[in-house]
Amino acid sequence: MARSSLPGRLPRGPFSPDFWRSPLRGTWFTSVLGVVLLFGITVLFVTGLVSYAAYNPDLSPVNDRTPGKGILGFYLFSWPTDPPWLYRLTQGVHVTLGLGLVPVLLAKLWSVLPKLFTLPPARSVTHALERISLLLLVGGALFEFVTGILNIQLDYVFPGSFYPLHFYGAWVFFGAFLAHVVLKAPAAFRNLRRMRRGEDEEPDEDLTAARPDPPTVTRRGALGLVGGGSLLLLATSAGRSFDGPLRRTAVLTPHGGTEPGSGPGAFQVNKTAEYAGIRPDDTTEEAWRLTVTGRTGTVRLSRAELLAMEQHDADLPIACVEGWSTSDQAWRGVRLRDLAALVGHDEPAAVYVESLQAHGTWRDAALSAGQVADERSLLALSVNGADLTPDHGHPARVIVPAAPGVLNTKWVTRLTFGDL
Ligand SMILES: Nc1nc2c(c(=O)[nH]1)N[C@H]1C(S)=C(S)[C@@H](COP(=O)(O)O)O[C@H]1N2
Ligand SMILES: [Mo]
Repeated sequence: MARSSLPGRLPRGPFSPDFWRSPLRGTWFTSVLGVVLLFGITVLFVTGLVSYAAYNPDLSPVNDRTPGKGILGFYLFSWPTDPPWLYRLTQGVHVTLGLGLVPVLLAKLWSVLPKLFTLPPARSVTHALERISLLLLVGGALFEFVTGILNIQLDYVFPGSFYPLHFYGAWVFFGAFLAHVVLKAPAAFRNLRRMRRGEDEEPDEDLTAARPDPPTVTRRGALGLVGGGSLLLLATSAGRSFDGPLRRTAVLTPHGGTEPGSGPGAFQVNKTAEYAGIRPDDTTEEAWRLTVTGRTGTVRLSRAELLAMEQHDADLPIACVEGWSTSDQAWRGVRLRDLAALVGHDEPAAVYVESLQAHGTWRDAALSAGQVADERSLLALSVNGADLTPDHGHPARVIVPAAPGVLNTKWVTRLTFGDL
């Protein structure tokens, strides 16, 4: 009756409750997905903060140019060098879990879609505040997932700016996430307990379709589909953190799939020498010199002179921010702390490392005194029993235990020890 008497004032399209017909929607479906995300996103947030700390962002602006991070950097700590596989683990979990949660996130957003269109837009001040926080929550979630995935799939679409974007986005998202959890988690857990006791789900007229279509799949079936999608994504990306047959299962993401050839240099390459603009003429025995500067002055060393210094071995992985990593490689070269001692730093000192690369992020990096002091931290000249290949950083590259790949500078040409 109201329909014919008030034609112009009836909500139409998605604003009409009749528009939403899926019988899957309801508090049970939303609660299950919500609880999975509660745990998953918490792990993403923690491993993300840890990943940020791993760049030595406080050490020097070359590592992190995030403007005014101020109090958001409150928790930063000095990144350890033990265990050497630490970043392999934390960043592998961060990226792989993030990919695996994509179907869950999409299903969760789909499940609450009708709420976006409820009328009136705000029933009370609390309701208005809740909806604004949802804007930050959904926007934040999409922003973090999209920037993260773009960064691993199309490496370096945000040259230099990925860190501030993803970092600030994370805090906005997590703030809204926390508010949402405080508001909604009790009801979600209550709902799950009701389910387990075989009771009906809590009603929610904004979620449950008023006039549902006949089901084509059960709610359990739909959850199975989402979970299956997640498992498929996990199974096709987790292999990037392992060698051998497992790596070949990582077909969906860069640096997985086929093994990188054979021979001593046959492990993943991030940027090739050609991509980084390294001219072969600049890396010859005659042309290349390492310039080491410190308290007592500057020393210039040829590769032959470096090889004449005491050589040390360290079995260490490369672990990239993009989530892939290698198993331990057998590096050999000069200890960073021996090079520090050459220029008067017998006490551990931080170092600013520069490469032959003229442009682009990660052409330079700063390492902490703790990293320099570790006896496994090398300026490596060879790997797996052979000279470094051009793509792995010939004539010399840094390798530091537990550090993110970006701090393992390739094609090194200058080391400056001292306070940064
Ligand atoms: N000069 C320079 N060094 C660099 C980079 C770079 O772009 N330029 N990339 C870093 C990154 S992001 C990673 S993951 C490692 C990869 O080392 P690999 O190619 O030997 O595996 O090198 C690091 N060293
Ligand atoms: Mo990397």
